[in-house]
Formats: sequence, structure tokens, C-alpha cells
Amino acid sequence: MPVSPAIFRTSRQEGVSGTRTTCPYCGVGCGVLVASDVKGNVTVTGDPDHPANRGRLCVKGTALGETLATDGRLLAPRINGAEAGWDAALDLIATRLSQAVAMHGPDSVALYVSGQLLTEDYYVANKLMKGFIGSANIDTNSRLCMASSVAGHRRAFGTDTVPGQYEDLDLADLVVLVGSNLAWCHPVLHQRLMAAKAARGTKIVVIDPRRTATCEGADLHLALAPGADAHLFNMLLSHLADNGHLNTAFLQNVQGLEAALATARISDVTDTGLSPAVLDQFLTLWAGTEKVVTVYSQGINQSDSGTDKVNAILNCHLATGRIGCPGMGPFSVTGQPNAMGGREVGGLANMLACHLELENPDHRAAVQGFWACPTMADRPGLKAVDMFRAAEDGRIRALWILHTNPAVSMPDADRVARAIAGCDFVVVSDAFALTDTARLADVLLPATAWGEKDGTVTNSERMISRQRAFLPAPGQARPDWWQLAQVARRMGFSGFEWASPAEIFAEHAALSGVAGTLGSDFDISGLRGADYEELAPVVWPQAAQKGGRFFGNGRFHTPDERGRMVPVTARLPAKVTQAHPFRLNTGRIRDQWHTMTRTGMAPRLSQHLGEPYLEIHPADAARVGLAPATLAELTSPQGRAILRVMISDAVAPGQPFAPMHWTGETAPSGRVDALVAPVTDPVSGQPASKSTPVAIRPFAAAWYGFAISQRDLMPACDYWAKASVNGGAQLELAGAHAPEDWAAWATKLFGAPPTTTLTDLARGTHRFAIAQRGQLQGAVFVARDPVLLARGHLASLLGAAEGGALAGRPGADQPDPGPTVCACMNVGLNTILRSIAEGDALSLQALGEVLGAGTNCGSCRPELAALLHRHIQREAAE
Ligand SMILES: Nc1nc2c(c(=O)[nH]1)N[C@H]1C(S)=C(S)[C@@H](COP(=O)(O)OP(=O)(O)OC[C@H]3O[C@@H](n4cnc5c(=O)[nH]c(N)nc54)[C@H](O)[C@@H]3O)O[C@H]1N2
Ligand SMILES: Nc1nc2c(c(=O)[nH]1)N[C@H]1C(S)=C(S)[C@@H](COP(=O)(O)OP(=O)(O)OC[C@H]3O[C@@H](n4cnc5c(=O)[nH]c(N)nc54)[C@H](O)[C@@H]3O)O[C@H]1N2
Ligand code: SF4
Ligand SMILES: [Mo]
Repeated sequence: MPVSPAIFRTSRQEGVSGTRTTCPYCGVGCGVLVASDVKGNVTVTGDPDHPANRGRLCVKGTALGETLATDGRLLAPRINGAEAGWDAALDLIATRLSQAVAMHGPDSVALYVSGQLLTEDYYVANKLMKGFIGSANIDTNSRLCMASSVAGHRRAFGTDTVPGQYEDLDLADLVVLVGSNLAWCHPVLHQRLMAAKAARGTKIVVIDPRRTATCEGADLHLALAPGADAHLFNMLLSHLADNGHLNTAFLQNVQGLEAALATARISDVTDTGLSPAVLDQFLTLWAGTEKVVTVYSQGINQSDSGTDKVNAILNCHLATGRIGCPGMGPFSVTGQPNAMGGREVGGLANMLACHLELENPDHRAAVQGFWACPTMADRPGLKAVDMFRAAEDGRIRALWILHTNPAVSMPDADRVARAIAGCDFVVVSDAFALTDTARLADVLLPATAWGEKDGTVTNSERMISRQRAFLPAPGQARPDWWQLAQVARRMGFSGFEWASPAEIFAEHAALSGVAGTLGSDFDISGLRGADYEELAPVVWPQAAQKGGRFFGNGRFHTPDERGRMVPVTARLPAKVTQAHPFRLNTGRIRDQWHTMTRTGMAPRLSQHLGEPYLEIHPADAARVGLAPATLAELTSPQGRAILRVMISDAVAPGQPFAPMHWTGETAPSGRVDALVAPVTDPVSGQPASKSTPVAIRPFAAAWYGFAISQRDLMPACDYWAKASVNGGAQLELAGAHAPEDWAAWATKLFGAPPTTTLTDLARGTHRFAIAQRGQLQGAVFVARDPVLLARGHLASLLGAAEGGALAGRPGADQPDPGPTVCACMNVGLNTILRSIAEGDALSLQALGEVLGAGTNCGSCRPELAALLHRHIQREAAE
């Protein structure tokens, strides 16, 4: 692999130099080049030398430069809301943690951390908690994400090891995507897969109850019954056995075939909700294709039997020996940029460090010796859902949350928020001041964000890459590792004296060498002496030695070195009830990252889907009386939410879908985790975030509104949702009761009286604009029905001459581009549909040539393909 220097000089722009670093979003782990010009403008491009992306970036990566402003950043420590110095904040934390340990024992302290922490941060958190405070009460948001995969891997392989490599997607003849919306959630990997398909005709199967953007490039979509994946893979196992596809030579190295087959045979096609013909197509294709990769993600993990589902998939790969060889294997893709690194350091409550086991006395002794620590946790700590329960009932007295926003992202989020608010002492380390969780903290610590900090991350294929700082830390922000080490030192612990992340990395690598002698697969001790600054992306185990893959040789990390097939009794999720008759599925959208604290800043990322919504089947919408673009009110035993209605047959009847991204900051009634039930998998403790029974009815809106504003508005109404636009924000509004005096209401909203008013009492519309020196500062449009306006056009008027804004639509000479589809090239839906209808562009390539759509990052190409596909179908029908 060519070694690329950390400081690059681009050949395209003479004289521009910059920094080589890694994208902070998804687990693909794309390398990026960050260059600044003399004016300080930052440009972010894909690193052509990084093996994970070879120069490609998705739209979120491309927009990274728009998320670097310091607006909204937390710039100084705060104690009970008041700014404080670092010494005061750190001393207070050290005192309170020590007091809790002294008075209530080590288990009264907890850390809740994140798969977005860098490996060095994570290592320090784990060392402090397990080795010095002496409790394993450290858990991470990876519990909501990867825990079932971790548990499934450990049951089958002995360790939490991902066998494969991205290259396997290039080499496979069949790629099965199970519970993965790869096109939106791992876009650069999806593009790589589409390139492989174009080059060698790779067959692609998508298994998802919902028709997603990922289905666009697929040969077969199995819209199975929610939660029926283990039934499907059990049937596959029986089919493999019955049709001579078992690999008897490989099975010499595997235990448990008979028992796994016996339980597999109980599953039946009726459980899957699939037609026998479609099922047969899948079984024949999988069985008959040697080079098959099964990629899986949250549709599998986030389930009350997620670990079993993982093992049902692994069973089929073990039974055929299709594992750890070029172009074949199960592949759990990680979500967060360092989900894998967190697993390596042992950041979960039931792991130790470097893939060593907490329950194993030899492992504990080795780590204790290495850390020279006074104590060592010897039993698993509380897993995320239980941890917040313990905070609620007083078992946890001091809780420190780093780099995650559980008041939004945990199931039963309102209850979790109450538990955080009620806990004796809560510290939150975040880069931003006003997250839903930060608002609940006693002590807030300002963290350096991407661009300001140094460390390493490990991506889905076990590739370790450097994140490098290219900006100074704003205000008093400090890295997470520094905060943790400072508190440890102030608690009187030694072993936390590092001066830099490089020193922590060296210690972690050295410990992995000790782990290696105990049989751990994770041994990166070879990297101990590496030049940290120049460290090039590297896959462990180091590619040169072992080919970068595991288990192809039939040797596993179990005591007898044999793999394990696990008998899986397939279960379906609990039935919906009469009171809560819909099964709510949740997940992600293309252009936002989780709770939107960073992606929400970039106007172009708000253009694609700018509001919390409910995707619901036309028959369901008709049944409960939901009209398009109105609002739906959802209730579950846990809570309530109001979401915009998007009627679509991409979801099946009874199985509506809602994205997870909106918060108290962006849409207080759109927080879907307020609804989600805290049901967990019994083995992994991972919540079942994709399957909550809910009731749905129309939200009885007396009025709907739309506003644009340069100033930050905080409306007081039943429903609002905010999105960034250039120069300000746009807001959707609605209320159950109309105010008596609309002008007074508008004055309150803007904080000043409107300068222009347009009222049509007969139609019940009220429009107000506010301008200063003739320039539009804000406008609001109110109507009895959902307001139909050219929103993109209106947003573009902020700061421009006020005249005509209240017309709400562009002049006849300026056609409305409609909602943005291609965020990079700013191409709207109407523009695309016009080009297709007029025959100007009837292929993806032509859309690119005529409009530029899809020519930059390519994230919108599945949607462009869907628009073309629909047009072709309509033409054929006519
Ligand atoms: N744009 C964007 N990308 C991201 C993220 C983001 O926030 N935004 N987050 C990152 C993170 S942390 C993660 S974990 C990954 C998640 O990546 P994915 O797992 O691909 O994303 P999700 O949308 O959570 O869920 C995937 C699919 O599971 C389906 N599903 C629901 N129930 C079932 C079921 O019973 N069986 C099957 N087979 N499928 C089911 C849903 O319909 C959904 O389409 O994305 C990462 N990438
Ligand atoms: N309903 C439903 N809920 C889900 C899911 C789902 O599919 N459905 N998915 C789950 C999954 S897979 C995941 S991974 C979680 C993600 O959920 P979270 O981890 O809660 O979401 P994020 O928005 O990524 O939170 C990261 C926080 O870190 C802050 N931050 C940014 N940079 C830094 C830094 O350098 N240091 C520090 N200390 N803080 C920083 C951000 O401002 C933000 O507040 O959500 C889970 N919740
Ligand atoms: S696919 Fe997109 S979000 Fe994921 S690492 Fe690459 S650029 Fe970042
Ligand atoms: Mo995740």
C-alpha cells in the first residue's frame, strides 16, 4: 500500500496544502482531504489514496466544510448553567465521583459513551472505569447499534471478529443486504457495490419489509414480514442441507450442525410472509452461488431476538464454509465511525479490553498487571437500558455521558430524559451547548469536535485510520481523552499522564500485544513504534501476514478452535394490539446524521427531507383518515409524537416508518424515540428499535404555517420543525387552536411587529413579512390547510428585497425547482421530472449531462433511478 503523507499537496491547486483525515460519520470510514485557501475557506474532498473510498464521498462527507462554524458550540465548562474554569469543573467531577464510590460503592458511578469517540478517548474511559473506579458500568450507544452482532460473533467465533473485507463486495457474485439501507447509510460502499455490479454482473438481493432506495439497484427485493429474518435464514439452512450444499470438509471445523438444523427445520414459509416462488428464487440463488456476501445491519441487530438472527445468518455461512475467503462471508457493517474501535478497546459493559473477556480471571489478571491498577471489575456492568433505569431509581449516583445524545436516541426517550434530569450528578461532554441531553447536565464539558482533534478510528473492515486536526480548538474546548485523564488524575489515580493521543495509542497497542499472548485476535502491537503522525490506513491483522481475513482456514478463536453453529428458534416480535395496531419501524434518512447536531447546520443537507415524517401505506392512511401533507399523531404506551404524513406504498400496510433524527432543538414533537418501547434482546441487551406498536390518528390542526427567518425562532405551538437554509432557517408550524389575533401572534414569533401583512379572511390565510431597510428578515404564511408554497424559492429570498415575498411563489419566468433531490448540484424534483417528461434526459447519464444531477457524490443516484423507473413504467402502461 502506498504511504501517503499526512500533509498533502494537491496537484489540482498549486500552492494549496492541507490535511489528510477521516470522515466523522459512518462506519465506511472514508478518507478525506481538507484544504484551506488564504481566506480560510475550507474544502473537503475524498482522498484518492484512502483504500476505503478511493476518492469518493457521499453527500454528508461532501458537506463537512459547512459544519465547521462555531455557532452553537459549547466553548467553556459550565456548572449548573454558569460558566466555570476547567479546574473548578474537573475538581468537582473528581470529588463527586470519589464521594459516590466511597459512600455507595463503585457501581454507583457510570459512564455512557459512544461509538463516535476516537479509540484513544475510548481507551481512557474504559481504563478509568474498569481498572480504577473498579466497576464495569461503562456502556455505549453501540449497545443500541452493534451489540447483537457482537454477541452473535462471540457465540459463533469465540471473539467479536468481522471476518471480511470491503474487497469482498467487489469479488462476490451475490450480495445479500439484510436489514440494511446501504444506499443511504453506507453510500460509498453502496456505490462500490453498484460499480462491481456494472463490471461483473453481481446479483443483489435486498431483504427489508420496506422498499428502500437500496432496492433500486437490486435484482430481488424480499419484503418479508417484520422480524422474520431468522425464519428465512433457518429455511435457507434446511435448504442447503437438503440439496447437497453443506461443505463437509469445512464442517470438520465447526460444532453444532445437527442441533442447528433440527431447530431450523421448524421454520416455515408462512412465517416469512413471502410467496413460495420468491422464497424459492432466493434459496436457489444463495445455495447455488459460492461467492456470496451477506451484509447485515440494524434490521437484524435492533430486534428482541437480534443475536439469534445474527447466528441464523452465520450458521448458513459456516455450514457452507463461505467465510473468510475472497468474495464470501457474513458482513456486519458498523454504523458509527469508531464502533469497531470501541469494541477493540472493550468499551461495552460486558467486555474487558483488546477482545479479552471480563469473566476470565487470567485475562483480568493480565490487564490489571498491565494497567497496574488497584482493582478490576470482575462482572459485567449495566447495559444501556438498565443503566438509565439505575439512574432513575438511584442506584447510579453519578453519570458521565460523552459524545452521545441519549435523551433523543434511547428507546423510551422521555423516561430516559427524566432519569438523567433526576440523577444526583450528571456530567455531559459535548461539542454543542444545547443538545437535549446537555440541557439536563449539572456539569457541561466543552469537547473539541472533528477537525480539532487527533486520534484513530477503525472502520467496518477493521481498517485503522487517523483523524487529524486541521483547526484550532475554539474557546476552551478540550479533547475527550484529556477530560477523562484529568478527572482520573484528580481522583488520585496514576497511569493517566499521557501528553498526547499518540502516547495513548502506543499504550493500547502494547496492551494488545499482551492480549495476543492470551490468544486474542486483536493484536496490533506491531504498530507500537509506528510514526503516529504519518500512520497510513492499516487493516488488522496486518494484511501482509494474514490476507486481512479471518476463519477461511477453518480456525476460530474458541478453546477447541472450532466454529459454533447455534440452534436458533426463530421468533416473531410480539403482536400489535387493538389499542396500538400499527408496528412502527424507524431508521435513517440519506442526508442527516442521528440527532443532527452537525449535519443540521448544513443547508444543503436539510433540502432532501427537512421535516420529521411518517411513511404510511395508502390503505392505512385511508383507514385512519390521513390526507397527504397533513399531520399524524402517534401514541404508544411510552409517549407521543406528531409527524408529517407521507403516503407511500414503499411500506406495507400496518408497518409505517419514521426517521429518528429530530430533537427538542429541531422538532420537539417529532422525537420518535419518545414512542419506542424499551424492549431488548435477552442476550445482547440491544433495544428493538424497529418494532414498536403504536396508535395513529390525524392531528386535529386548526391551522398550518410555514416561516422563514434570519433570526433563530423558538415558536410556541403544538408542532414545529426547523431546518437550516442559506442565511437562516425555515420552519413548518401547526396548532390545534388558532390564536385570536394573528398579527399579535406574528409579532411574538418574530420578536417585532411585521412590516407587511396580507390577509384573506374568506380563505383563512394570513401572511406576514418583516423587513429592515427593505431587506426581508422573515416571513410567515398561515392557512387552514397545509400551506402550498414554493419553499425553496421563499428561503432564497432571505436578505433580498422584500417586495413580493408574500406572493409565496416565484414569478412565471422562474419555474419552481421543487424539493431538492441532488443536494450537491442543487437540482430539484420538479426540474428533474420536467427533464424526464420532456424527453431531455431518459437515463442516469443524461440527467447528469443535462442537469448535473448525481454527478458529484452520487448519493442521489438511487432516487434518480427510481424517478426514471417510474416514468418508464408509466409510459409502458399508457
Ligand atoms: N445517512 C445516515 N447514514 C448513517 C447514519 C445516519 O444517521 N444517517 N447512521 C449510521 C449508523 S450509527 C448506523 S447503525 C447505520 C445504520 O444503517 P442501516 O441499518 O442500514 O439503517 P436503518 O435505517 O437504521 O435500518 C435499516 C433497515 O432495516 C429495515 N428493517 C426494519 N425492520 C426489519 C426487519 O425485521 N427485517 C429486516 N430485514 N429489515 C428490517 C428498515 O426498514 C430499514 O430500511 O447507518 C450509519 N449511516
Ligand atoms: N428509534 C431509533 N432510535 C435509534 C436508532 C434507530 O434506528 N431508531 N439507532 C440507534 C443507533 S444505531 C445509534 S448509533 C444511536 C445514535 O444516537 P446518538 O449517539 O445519541 O446520536 P448523535 O447525534 O450521533 O450524538 C452524538 C453527540 O455527540 C456530540 N459530539 C459531536 N462531536 C463530539 C466530540 O468530539 N466529543 C463529544 N464529547 N461530543 C461530540 C454531538 O453534538 C451529539 O450530541 O441512536 C440509536 N437510536
Ligand atoms: S460514506 Fe459518507 S458518511 Fe460514510 S464515511 Fe464516507 S463520506 Fe462519510
Ligand atoms: Mo448506529
